[in-house]
Amino acid sequence: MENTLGLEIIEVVEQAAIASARWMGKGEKNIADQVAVEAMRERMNKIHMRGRIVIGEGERDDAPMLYIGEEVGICTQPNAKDFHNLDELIEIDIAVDPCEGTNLVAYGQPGSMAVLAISEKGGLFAAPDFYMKKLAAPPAAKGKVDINKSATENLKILAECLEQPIEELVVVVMKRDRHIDLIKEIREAGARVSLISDGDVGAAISCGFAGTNIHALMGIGAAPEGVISAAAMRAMGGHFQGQLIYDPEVVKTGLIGESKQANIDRLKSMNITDPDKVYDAHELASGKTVLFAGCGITSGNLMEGVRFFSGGARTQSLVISNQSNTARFVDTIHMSGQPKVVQLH
Ligand code: VTB
Repeated sequence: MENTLGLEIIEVVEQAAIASARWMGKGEKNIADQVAVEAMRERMNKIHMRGRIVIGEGERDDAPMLYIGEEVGICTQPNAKDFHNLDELIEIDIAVDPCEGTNLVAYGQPGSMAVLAISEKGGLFAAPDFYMKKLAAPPAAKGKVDINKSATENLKILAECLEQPIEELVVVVMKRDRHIDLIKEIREAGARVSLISDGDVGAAISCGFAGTNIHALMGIGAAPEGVISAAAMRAMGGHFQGQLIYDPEVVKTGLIGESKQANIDRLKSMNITDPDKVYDAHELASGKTVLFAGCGITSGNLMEGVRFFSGGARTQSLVISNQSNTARFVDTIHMSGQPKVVQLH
């Protein structure tokens, strides 16, 4: 699977990032997202696969493209069956976020990316559009830190695992009212807090790499993106745990249903009978093969953003694979149009 798809999924995220980057700083977050969705889908539909979106832009009714359940890949093309044996196409489940951090793109802020994760059919947790409490940490702390422990305890464990004083550790937290107590606790424990306005996928993955100066991600973000972060951490052996948040009292954004009981019922209808279950990376991305791909839209801790120049664009992407145990940074020059040829008369 990796051999056939590794390069292609890089192109998928690259195309989404380039499209979105053209809207960087324009204050139009919906357009920055929409063009990324279109570009991602267009490139995806050229891949020789029978793909299924398990995490996407939402339910079919409110998302015209890359909606949950949408079939993607070459099999969707008109006349596909005239050229391909559709039964032989590999079946793949895909989680996408074509523009992770739409506000970051709209306001020209660092840290936005086009991201996706793939696995064989059934290999990714189809998370509901709820919130998720998350804990991400470097591979050295995998299975040692625990989302059920306090931030203070986890920082002590993290310091031991990384053989660093707590004072050197940096924890990324999204700047939200729901995190006021968490931020206070991290600071009191002696660690340093890096507040971000959006984009916790990049922050989670940054924990997996030494030298990013990010040692943990704590707090509550969106659940679907939690699965994409988990896939990346699963593939590179980092720590990731997530717990669904279904109580509107905890996250007062109005984005999850107003009634706690109705939310629990909705989870039940999705076969989630224990709403408080803590999922680890292997449960959120359980497939035998798990690949993650991301491409910087605006520059961040992990990757450069898209840089346009006369005649093209340059991108930086990252592919992580649990098959080859690699995290590959890919620097690409995209040449648009024909090179200028000097006419000899
Ligand atoms: C966003 C986004 C994050 O979570 O903030 C979202 O920037 C949900 O939180 O990257 P709010 O509703 O409080 O904004 C993420 O999408 C991903 O988890």
